[in-house]
Amino acid sequence: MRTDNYQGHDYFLMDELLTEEQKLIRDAARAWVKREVSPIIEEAAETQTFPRHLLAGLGEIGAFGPYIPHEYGGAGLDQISYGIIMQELERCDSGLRSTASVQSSLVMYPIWKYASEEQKRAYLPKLATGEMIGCFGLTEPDHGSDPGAMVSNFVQDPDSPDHVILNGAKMWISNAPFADIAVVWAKDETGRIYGLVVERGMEGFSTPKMTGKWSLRASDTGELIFDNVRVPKSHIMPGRSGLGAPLSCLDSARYGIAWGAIGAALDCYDTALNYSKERLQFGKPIGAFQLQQKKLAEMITEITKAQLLTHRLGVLRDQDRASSAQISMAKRNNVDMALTIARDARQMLGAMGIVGEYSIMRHMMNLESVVTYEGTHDIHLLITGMDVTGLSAFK
Ligand code: TGC
Ligand code: FAD
Repeated sequence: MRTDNYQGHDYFLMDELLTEEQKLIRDAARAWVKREVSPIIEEAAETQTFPRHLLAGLGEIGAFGPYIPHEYGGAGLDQISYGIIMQELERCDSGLRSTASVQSSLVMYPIWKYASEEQKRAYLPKLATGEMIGCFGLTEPDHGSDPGAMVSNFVQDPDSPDHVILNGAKMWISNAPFADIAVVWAKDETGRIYGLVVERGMEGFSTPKMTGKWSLRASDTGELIFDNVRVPKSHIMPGRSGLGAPLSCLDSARYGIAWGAIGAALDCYDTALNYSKERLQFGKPIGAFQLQQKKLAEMITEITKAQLLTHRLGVLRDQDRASSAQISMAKRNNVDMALTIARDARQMLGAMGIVGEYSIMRHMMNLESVVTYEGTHDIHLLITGMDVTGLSAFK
């Protein structure tokens, strides 16, 4: 069992930009992670299981829907607080952050923004505490980067004016195997995309677990299969339709990932820094060698740049001024930065870098998913390219 002595790294005194409340939120999340998750995360990754007993604790530290208003059971926090919580979770494991991101930004956010008042009151308070867990079905087996081409669809139920019949399949869905509800994106008879809330137990709805992942092993991933599922029309979210509806949820989740990736990078840097002071070769600590110092100096430089970029993005989001393209830039930059740091940190530990006693290899493997989901590294580059040129490379 690993002892977690992490204290944080703040090279440019970013703490001075945080409010007292934000610091308390950060400290509470960090303390909970150290106490409840760090001791068991390696075993969870080894056994490919998300530790479900953590769900209530995630609810208690405000990780589920931090920015959802109090009236719906959320914590009513600002965007920087949301980011800080994601950072503390991913400092431990990207899968832990994934569970909170999906619940917050991909399930609670669309319900809050686009569902009926009745649905908001039925689902949001339970989702905030972790009593109910949700997942988000956008990706299909044949449609990943191009979700607009999805084939999942619903048609009028010939036997009931109040129902539709949903068919199709979603793949690579975080939390699917144990989720109580799924926010599913599917096309109506005219080809327009809508979000539907599908509940576990609806006939024809199944969620098989996907196994064999060498990445994000402490997060459960599954399929969503809809075989003539009869869904009440009241479960169709009326507030927004079209591809922009799911993409707006992705903005919120990608923003959380931008913060989260810094957490993974900080943990790798912290581990490598400590190791470099303790490990002796050629009669001195490896941290005294210039090549190792170069790696550490570049790591903290890149982390600091990412911290500044992301804090500014949080300020813009709180002012409702952040663009989707700015979020794409931050997600892409920070995940790439974390992956590079994980690879360098792993090298700095030599052979010890590949064992579970240290977290680096797990972070490195996790980040291979993070760089792919919520829009791949290449897709985000093309979003930036589209934004600066005004020309789409997609069509
Ligand atoms: P395009 O024609 O550009 O846009 C269609 C409509 O959407 C609007 N829009 C957005 N709205 C809000 N937020 C955004 N970020 C938006 N981006 C575009 C756009 O204005 C348009 O609106 P309208 O009214 O004109 O119809 O769409 P496209 O088909 O060309 O595709 C664009 C592209 C490639 C950027 C987009 O489809 C994309 O982002 N692809 C990546 C797919 C992706 O990120 N999937 C993620 C699945 S969920 C997931 O991975 C969860 S992992 C969770 C975890 O475990 O943490
Ligand atoms: P593809 O779209 O097939 O892309 C393959 C390669 O082609 C990539 O390198 C991509 O960058 C490149 N490419 C594609 N189009 C272009 C282009 N126009 N120009 C240049 N290059 C291009 N989805 C959900 O809906 N909900 C979830 O909860 C969820 N959780 C996930 C959890 C995990 C662990 C993983 C790995 C994925 C998850 N996903 C989820 C799916 C994820 O969003 C997709 O994997 C991602 O969007 C990429 O789609 P794809 O895997 O089909 O790759």
